[in-house]
Amino acid sequence: MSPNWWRGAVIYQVYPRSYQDTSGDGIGDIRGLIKRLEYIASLGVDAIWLSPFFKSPMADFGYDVSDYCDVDPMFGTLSDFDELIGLAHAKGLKIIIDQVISHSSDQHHWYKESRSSRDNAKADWYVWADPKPDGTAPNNWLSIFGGPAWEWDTARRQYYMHNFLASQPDLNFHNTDVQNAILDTVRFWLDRGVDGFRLDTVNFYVHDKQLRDNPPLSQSAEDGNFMGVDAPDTNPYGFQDHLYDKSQPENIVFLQRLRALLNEYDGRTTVGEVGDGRRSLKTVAAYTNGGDKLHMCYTFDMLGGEFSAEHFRRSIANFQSVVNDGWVCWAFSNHDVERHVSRWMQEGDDPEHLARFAITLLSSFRGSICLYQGEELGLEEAEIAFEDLADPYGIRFWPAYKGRDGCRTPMVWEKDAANAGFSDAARTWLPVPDSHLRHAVDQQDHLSGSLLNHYRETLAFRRSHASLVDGPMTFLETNGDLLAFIRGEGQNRFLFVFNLDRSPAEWTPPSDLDITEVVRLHGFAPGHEGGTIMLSGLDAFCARLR
Ligand code: TEU
Repeated sequence: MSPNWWRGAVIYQVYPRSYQDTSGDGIGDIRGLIKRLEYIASLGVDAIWLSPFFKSPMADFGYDVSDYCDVDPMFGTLSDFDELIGLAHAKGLKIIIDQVISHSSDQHHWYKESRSSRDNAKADWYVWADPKPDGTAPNNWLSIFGGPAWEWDTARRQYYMHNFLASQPDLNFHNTDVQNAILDTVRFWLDRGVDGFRLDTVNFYVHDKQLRDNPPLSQSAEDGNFMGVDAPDTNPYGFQDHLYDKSQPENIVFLQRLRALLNEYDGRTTVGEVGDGRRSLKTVAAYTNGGDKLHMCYTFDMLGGEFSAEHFRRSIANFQSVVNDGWVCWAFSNHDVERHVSRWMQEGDDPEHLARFAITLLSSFRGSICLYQGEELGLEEAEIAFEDLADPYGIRFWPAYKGRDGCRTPMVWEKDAANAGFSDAARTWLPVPDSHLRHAVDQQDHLSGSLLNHYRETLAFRRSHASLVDGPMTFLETNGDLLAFIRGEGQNRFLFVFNLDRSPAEWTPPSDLDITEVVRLHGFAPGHEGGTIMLSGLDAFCARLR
């Protein structure tokens, strides 16, 4: 296996709470994931990105870790995890785990010690600061989840910083002891055989040491709404300047230390989550160029933004212009955003066709790609009643923002089984939406032409052509809402043309392109006559070039 297996890999994200329950508590677990490994392997993906399964009070559903080196009993045991690694590897699947190290839970013993006094051994492990003379917070920084980024602690009589929930205190990466302790936990999982790490909020690790106020939104270097969600007015992302320019150099040094650790092992990888919109270009370049920091960055560009040829072209072309030897990972959906079929659907669209179009598009891109559980079934965002909400982010901002539960509902395995085969429990942690039942795996698995089988075929096609995995991508001039590009070089080139408009369109490729064979993509029937390609709305064309 090449040590560069991650370049162009297809990564399938599993949100373990919602994948498969075997213990009967209505929450998914590791043994459930083991049960479904065969299914994941059948998709033809290279790796699983497993969202957090560590010990946690679950205030942010595992993105608040209270022990970095253990499995939460809700999900199983360390030996279940070891078994998972062994069985996944036997099926040729890599395991990438989520490392949520920018902050811990306030239940972590590091934090309990840190807050116990101003002079204990871990006093400086979190970001503590005195109030202003009038008793208010040290500066104007805001939390992504709403309100100030500072919380008063009555024991230390100081404020501590949190970029997310108040129960997710921010670790102080300026402190080398903190960096060392984190690297020890990374080594713990490397030794257990994990193939890589998805680094949560990797651009949030280091804060501005001088605690300078952020500029007002209007003067912020580049403005906000960077997560691709309709951020409520009360939560202006523009106030996150402290995370970027003022702190990058120190973060680079930490990422180099992390890479040096990974380099002690064979074939391991990192994918850092960079959620800062227009600034992400600069950040991804800084974090991945040079081969001595992150292997790849995961960006939010396609988790929001418009559904247009121009948006996809610009996102990719911009990265290609600054990310020279670095690498990007694209995704249309994940556990934080509205499912893409719902996000992009317009009146009159057939959602299944839209999903088919989307995966055909995504799998033709240069970069690694992340799929989110359930998208291969065509799941739409679920409607969750306020009473059933679990996400603290949604509860806080409802109804302006409905939170992330709508994309986190359980997988649907069998249409007619209790809880669609997800769990035997009387009540599951989030409801299984009735509207998802017809998409269940058992309805599509053996049905030729189903969306699920289209995913399998599309991923197999990508996998079998090196030029689609990590070959170059060259954009061609088009008209209208058409996206046209060449993948590969020399004799192994493919031409792709996508019509993102709902109306038909025609396009004539440059005359020096010599089409030798049109590749039939299931579910699409573009015409090709006299050198002109004729596409219906949401149509895709693919051909081999000489
Ligand atoms: O997300 C980072 C992040 O910025 C998100 O909080 C995003 O703003 C939000 O989900 C709206 O899309 C990561 C994890 O993916 C997320 O699940 C965690 O809640 C967050 O970090 C805190 O750890």
